[in-house]
Amino acid sequence: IHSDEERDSLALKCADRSYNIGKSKSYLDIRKIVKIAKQGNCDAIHPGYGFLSENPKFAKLCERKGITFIGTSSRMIKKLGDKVEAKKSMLKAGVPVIEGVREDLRSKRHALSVARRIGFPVIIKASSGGGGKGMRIVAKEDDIFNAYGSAKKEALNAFGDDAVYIERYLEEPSHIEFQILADKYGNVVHLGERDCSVQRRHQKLIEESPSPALSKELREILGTAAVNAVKAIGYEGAGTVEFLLDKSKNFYFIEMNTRIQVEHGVTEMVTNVDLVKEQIKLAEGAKLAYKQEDIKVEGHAIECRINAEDTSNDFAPCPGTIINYLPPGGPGIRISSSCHAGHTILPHFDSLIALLICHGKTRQEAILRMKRSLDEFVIEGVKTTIPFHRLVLSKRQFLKGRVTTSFIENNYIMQELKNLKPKKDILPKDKKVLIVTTAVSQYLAGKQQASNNKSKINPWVMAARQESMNEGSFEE
Ligand code: MV4
Repeated sequence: IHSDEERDSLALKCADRSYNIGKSKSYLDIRKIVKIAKQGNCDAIHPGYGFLSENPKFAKLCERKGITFIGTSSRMIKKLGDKVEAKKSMLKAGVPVIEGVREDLRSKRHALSVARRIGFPVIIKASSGGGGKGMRIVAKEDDIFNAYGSAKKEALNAFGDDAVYIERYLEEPSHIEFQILADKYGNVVHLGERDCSVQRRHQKLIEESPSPALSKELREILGTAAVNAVKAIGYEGAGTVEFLLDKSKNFYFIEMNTRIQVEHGVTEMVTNVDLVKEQIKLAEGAKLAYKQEDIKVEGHAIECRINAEDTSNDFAPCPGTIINYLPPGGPGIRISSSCHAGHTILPHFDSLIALLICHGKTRQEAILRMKRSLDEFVIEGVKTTIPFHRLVLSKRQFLKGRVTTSFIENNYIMQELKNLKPKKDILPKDKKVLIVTTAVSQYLAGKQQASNNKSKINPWVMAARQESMNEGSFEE
């Protein structure tokens, strides 16, 4: 499916079939999407990682209409979407959670009395939340009434639910999440962790696996906790168990994501497991193809999210047309992107241009490959987060693997970014218009070719698609 705004996208032209859903906001119109799926005779929907991937109403409607939602059940999405309920389930499963109340706050007085009991600083969070919205850190008693009021207001605005809860605030934790896969028969494995501590305003910018903050022993303990948590609630499909790790290496469950995440490719690079393929097989009712001892984390992978953003202006989105696009390559380099010269980054959507993942035998090799790739990556026409990544990868603290969630905000990086001189464009200014015109016309010609080929189904493509979903065919 595509929106009006995406009528020129590469994905649309490469697709075998496509359906227009109307304006971009229709991506939230679950009835419309399911109706189109029915029209198109779809038997399953993969919701991706945005918009509807964690919407229990969407999963429910798919279930009702006999379409397989490639993800966990609507009941489970709902259960884990309620952060207080999720915390209670984890406590029951013996997984450590952060000290606080196991219920929504009833009043500002209630907030104060709990805060006094657990001690300041505390944090107030939206019960339907996640991602930092409706979150308030409260350092002292005087601030708690205001924080309670504004957290509730923000939660209502963002989630249509003003319920909030409270817990002890951990200072400078690492954000570590475990990837898990679970089948319908109670088999569960974890695929190691991702360290997502490099964030800015709750937007992840760099993710890596394994986490430099974990020892082998601690990794084993957290991994087992994640698997037990998932088993205890009867979760099915791919999922992520998020933990915070404090300075004394105590760990606590914070929430569970029921979707495949943007950063899943980092895990794919170190485990060699195709997570989306496994999601499809699990949704189909297949038995998990792996036992825990089959999962081997090899080497080290780092991902940099390349966004169309102006890092010298508070990371403001910077939509526009890409006029030159030359991605890096070589051993251990993976890029997930649908960009090309002539492609326009639309203001209606997330500003992601490309996910650049580098793998190496060691963390050092992965970092060196990332630095080289960032230097080689040419994206002209829009401002990107590449200068930010180059700067982070030059910092001692990052190189030593001693990064926590406060790294970006506490650091002088933001100031340094403002002072950076912009890299000279390869394309001379007077040639740009010509080059864009050429790029766009070449691209359009390519698209024409693609749509001509669409009518005749290429037997090699069909065979490859079938093979990739059915390992059995190699053994026959
Ligand atoms: C916390 C926390 C410290 N203490 N909870 C952020 C989003 C949501 N997934 C949970 N988050 C956090 N919860 C307690 N009790 C720290 C974070 C957190 C964070 C906080 C401030 C600034 C950046 C952050 C990045 C990751 C996690």
